Amino acid sequence: MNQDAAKASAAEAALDLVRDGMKLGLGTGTTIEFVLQGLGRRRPRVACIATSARTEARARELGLDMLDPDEVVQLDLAIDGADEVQRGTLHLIKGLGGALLREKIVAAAAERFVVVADDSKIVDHLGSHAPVPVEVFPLCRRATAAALAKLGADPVLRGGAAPFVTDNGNLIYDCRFRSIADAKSVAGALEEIPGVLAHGVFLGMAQQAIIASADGKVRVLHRA
Ligand code: A5P
Repeated sequence: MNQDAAKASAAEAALDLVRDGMKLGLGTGTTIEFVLQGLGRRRPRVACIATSARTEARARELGLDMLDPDEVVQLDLAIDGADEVQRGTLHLIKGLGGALLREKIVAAAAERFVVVADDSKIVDHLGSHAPVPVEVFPLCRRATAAALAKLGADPVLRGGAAPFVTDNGNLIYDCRFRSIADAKSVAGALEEIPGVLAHGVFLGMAQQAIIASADGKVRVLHRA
């Protein structure tokens, strides 16, 4: 069983949580693609909001019922992938797909936020493999990058000479903190930088992580 099959298994398990009548938040990424395909196949009577233009387009292509995000105050369930999932706390790093700002808004609006991933994403400390994506306001981006560097973040502009632009018209610095001992203080320090619009550290937001491994086993981790 390869990594894609593991992602598909995690997605199928998450789809079992979907009920008719739900308002559903849809994440972004390759694992969520399997969730979208499953919704297209199973056809529950749900209304969805998307965390990215890519997910929105794909969901519409599959015939899912999409809501205007501005009309939605609360969601019953949000399902999203992650770049790292910390064992025990279920703190996350998200945003390697560039959709972190909307992903965080959608996760916060959901009564239940469930992560789907293959087991390569499980870490003991955030920052073990993934950088922390930080979405910044394009104006004065160098000043914001300098403030990030002061935190020891080693910020790298995503896309370099041809910068990646988010769905919201902003830029992303991928910040290598190496292993993060205290995720709360890193998140707090990032939030104090004025040019930072969102960062990929999701603290205590996920209630459950559905993790599938290459041998086909699916585990449901609950926040400790
Ligand atoms: C998108 O911005 C990210 O937060 C994704 O959720 C994350 O990168 C996981 O993506 P994959 O499912 O493709 O690994």
